[in-house]
Amino acid sequence: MGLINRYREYLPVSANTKIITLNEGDTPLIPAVHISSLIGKGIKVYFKYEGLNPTGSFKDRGMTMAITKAAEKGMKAVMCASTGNTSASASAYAARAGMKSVVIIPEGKIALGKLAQAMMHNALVIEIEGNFDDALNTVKEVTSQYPIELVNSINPYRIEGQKTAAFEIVDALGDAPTYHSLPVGNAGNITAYWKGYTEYRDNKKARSVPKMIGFQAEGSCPIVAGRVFEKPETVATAIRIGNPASWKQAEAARDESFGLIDSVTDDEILSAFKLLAATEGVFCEPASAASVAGILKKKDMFKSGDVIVCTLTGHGLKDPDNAIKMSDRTYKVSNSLSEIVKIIGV
Ligand code: AN7
Repeated sequence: MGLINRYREYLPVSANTKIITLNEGDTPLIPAVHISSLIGKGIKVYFKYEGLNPTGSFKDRGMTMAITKAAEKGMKAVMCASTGNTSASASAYAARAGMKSVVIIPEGKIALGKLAQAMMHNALVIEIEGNFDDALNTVKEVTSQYPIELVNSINPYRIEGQKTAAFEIVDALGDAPTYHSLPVGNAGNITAYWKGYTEYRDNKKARSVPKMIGFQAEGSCPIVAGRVFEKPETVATAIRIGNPASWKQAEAARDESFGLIDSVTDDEILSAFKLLAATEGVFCEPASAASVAGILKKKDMFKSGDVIVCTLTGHGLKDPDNAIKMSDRTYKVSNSLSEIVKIIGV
C-alpha cells in the first residue's frame, strides 16, 4: 500500500493529497544469525534490509513524500545532488509523477547500477568536476532561483518519509531495539530514524528509544573528526560526503539517545560487505555494510540481552564493480572434468 497510506496519521498529507507511490517500505527485518554469533553474549542482531525498496534503497521512503508534496504544490521539475541513490529514487518517482528530474553527480564516483537507474528513468544527468558537497551547493543555488523543487534530504518531507523505517522496526519487534546502527553520509537518515523513534515513544507506540550509533568511512568522517573534509574519499561512494547537511541534527540524535558516531576503515567496510553476502545471504552495497562493520568494531560495548538493528541502506546490485573486485573464488578453465574436479577439491 506504500508507506504514506500505512502511516498517514504521522505524515503531513491530507485526504485530498494525491499520493505518488511505488509501494515502498514494509521492508523485512531479517535476523542476522551469523553476525549475532560473532557478537556473542546472546545479543540479537537484525538487518533492516532497505535494499528491497522499489529502486533498491531507503531513499524511496523520503522520495514518495517529497515528490507527493512537490506534485501537490504543482511543481513540474525536481532536482538533487547525489552520490547515486537519491538520483535513482528521485528520477523514478519523478517519472511516475510525470515530472522532469535533474541530477547532479560527482564525476566518476557513482556506482554503475545507480547511474543506469537515473538514465533509464529519463533524468537529465549532469556530471560535475567536484564532489557531492560541491554538487549540493549548486543544486541549492539553482532551486532557489528557478521553479524546480529540491529533493535532497534538506527538504523536510524527505525526513518525514524516512522516519517510517523506525515505525516499522518497532511494529515488528514490539518495542524499540537497544541500539540502532546505520551508515552516515549526509546524515539525513540518522536524523529521520531518531525523529521516528521519538515520535513513536511520545505516542506510546514504544516504551523506549534506541541508542543511535552511526558510522562514517574513515576517509570521509567529518562528524567524527569535527571538521569538514574538503576531499572525502572512500570505497563506499554512497557516503563519500565531507560536509553533511544534517550535521547538527546527527549530533543531536547521537547525544539525545546516548549513542555515538564513529568511523570504520574501507577494509572494515569491505570485509563486512563480503561477510554479509557470504554468510547471511544478504547482498547490500558497501556503504550499507558500514553499519555492520561498526557493530563488529564496537562489539565489546554491547551487553547480554541487547537488541541491535542495522540498516542495510541499499542493494548490492547497485555496485557490481566493487562486488566483482572482491571475488577470490572465481576460476577460468577449459571445460575439462579433471581441471574442474581439481578446483572443487573433491
Ligand atoms: C546506500 O544518494 O547521499 O546519511 O546522494 O546511498 O542519510 O546521507 C546517499 C546516502 C547510506 C547515507 N547508505 O545516508 C545520495 C546519498 C546508502 C546511501 C547513505 C546513503 P545519509
